[in-house]
Amino acid sequence: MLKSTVPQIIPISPPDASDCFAIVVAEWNRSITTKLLDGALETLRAAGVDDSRIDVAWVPGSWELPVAAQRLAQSGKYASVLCLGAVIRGETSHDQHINRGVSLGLMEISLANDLPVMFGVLTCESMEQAIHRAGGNVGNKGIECAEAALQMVGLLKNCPPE
Ligand code: RBF
Repeated sequence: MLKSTVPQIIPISPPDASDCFAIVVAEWNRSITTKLLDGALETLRAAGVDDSRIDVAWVPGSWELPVAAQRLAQSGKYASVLCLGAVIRGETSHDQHINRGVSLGLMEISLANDLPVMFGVLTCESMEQAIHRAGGNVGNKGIECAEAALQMVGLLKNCPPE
């Protein structure tokens, strides 16, 4: 009879005292992004990350998230860089250019620096949709972004590079 085996699940370690986190947050649609920031901060603190290990950088809009994230990622100081923004569709295709540039830019920075660079940018059809996702009836995507950062930091600790 075949011996049954189960796959090995790679464990997720909790953050330790040396882990620092950077949060880059866009000022554009500030009423929304401050709520995303509050959610992310709450989540990091609840996981035991002290405020002294969290740095927050404000940038003008979501378009500027990648260049700031790149600098912070390259500093070697952070276990993860969280990027928060709210892009809301207007009358033109501006939002699509921002969304495409930012999502691809952040992924490139993440892979180039071997670091979890988190995409906490709302890409909404309306302000109403954004409100629902920043502490409304669809949760707070800032919380989810920080949860994902903690998960990735904890997972990568157990996947050391060759
Ligand atoms: N930034 C955002 O974070 N969210 C937006 O919804 C947003 N909409 C914009 C719409 C227009 C027409 C323009 C010109 C800029 C917008 N920005 C937005 C700002 C953008 O991310 C960036 O800060 C500026 O384009 C300066 O580079």
